[in-house]
Amino acid sequence: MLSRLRRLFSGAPAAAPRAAARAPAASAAASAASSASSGIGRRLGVPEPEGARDLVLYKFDACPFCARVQRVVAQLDLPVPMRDTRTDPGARTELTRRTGGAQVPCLFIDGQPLLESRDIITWLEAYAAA
Ligand SMILES: N[C@@H](CCC(=O)N[C@@H](CS)C(=O)NCC(=O)O)C(=O)O
Repeated sequence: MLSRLRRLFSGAPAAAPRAAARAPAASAAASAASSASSGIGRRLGVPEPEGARDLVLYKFDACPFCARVQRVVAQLDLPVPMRDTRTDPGARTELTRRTGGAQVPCLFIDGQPLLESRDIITWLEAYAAA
């Protein structure tokens, strides 16, 4: 216990993480490169938010999560075609066939489904900024 406390207050172990944390920000080029290949797509299991992607948002109007995503789409002025799963039975059938459920919002990115409004918004914001 005492030796753990001594190690904790010696200052030596803390120095290395601080230096490591500073390193990525040291170069503007490295920072630009990392934002270009953000890795968001890999993390979310969909294509990266780069280039021109084929986007389709499945939603219905009474869904608050869909409304949140639709607000962001409008704010970012992105051309995202939408399909309403309440008014278009074909859309609901298609969504269920492709995702195994009827959860909305669902953004298809080059045919890959992305569920969860927060993830969709994160992806769209990165896409708009790319
Ligand atoms: N955590 C999800 C919640 C989405 C959600 O609950 N959507 C509802 C409509 S508001 C839904 O699709 N329910 C039908 C279903 O899950 O089959 C998100 O943030 O997108």
